[in-house]
Amino acid sequence: MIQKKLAGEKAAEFVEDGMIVGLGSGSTVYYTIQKLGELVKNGLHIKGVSTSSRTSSLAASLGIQLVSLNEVEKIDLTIDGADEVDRNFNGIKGGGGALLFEKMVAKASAKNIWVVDQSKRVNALGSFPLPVEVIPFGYTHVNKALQERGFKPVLRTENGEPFQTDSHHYILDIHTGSIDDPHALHQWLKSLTGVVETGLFIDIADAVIVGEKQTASIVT
Ligand code: ABF
Repeated sequence: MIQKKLAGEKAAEFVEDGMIVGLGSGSTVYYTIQKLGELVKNGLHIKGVSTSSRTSSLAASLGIQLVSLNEVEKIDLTIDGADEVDRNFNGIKGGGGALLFEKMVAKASAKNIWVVDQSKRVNALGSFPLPVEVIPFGYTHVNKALQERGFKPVLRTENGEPFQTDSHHYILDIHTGSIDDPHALHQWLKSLTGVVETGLFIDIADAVIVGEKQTASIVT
């Protein structure tokens, strides 16, 4: 846990007064948001754009002013977590189910920083099950196409019911094994009617902050 805290808090150093800041979701960026709450109490002026209802509740409880993505032209900096990050800073995200809002916020951002512990760094993406966000209507047909491709899709559940994203979509977690060409896989997945978004975040992160035992290092 200390690695997450060190990485999360380090990222807050890149937030400047007056910024519009994308606030990611997950247990590492939790520490970034906590730190920003402290800084706001000490006079930092920022506006936050949240990526999930959970992050919105946390940020609001800390006194961070929130604006919606629709209200801003551009986000200065987004800080978020990730489930896997490879050497090219491509990543898998969505383990927490917020991938759609996370990707929309990230794509509207001038700069993206990911905060991770060392366990997230991989040589190749694909050990972590890849989240694929789908609309509930006809999802069993998308599931079938994924099965036929050998991806062993699993409908994500919560308390015995299908997990629903903040957009009331479902998530199929697929088992791809090592992904040689993330871009091609992402394109194929997006070609399936009913797929809303994938957890492949390609050419998005500008820097990654990795929490270690005593410190956090910035990899650019
Ligand atoms: C979020 O951070 C999600 O996309 C991802 O599942 C989650 C994982 O990070 P953590 O380990 O910090 O919870 O962005």
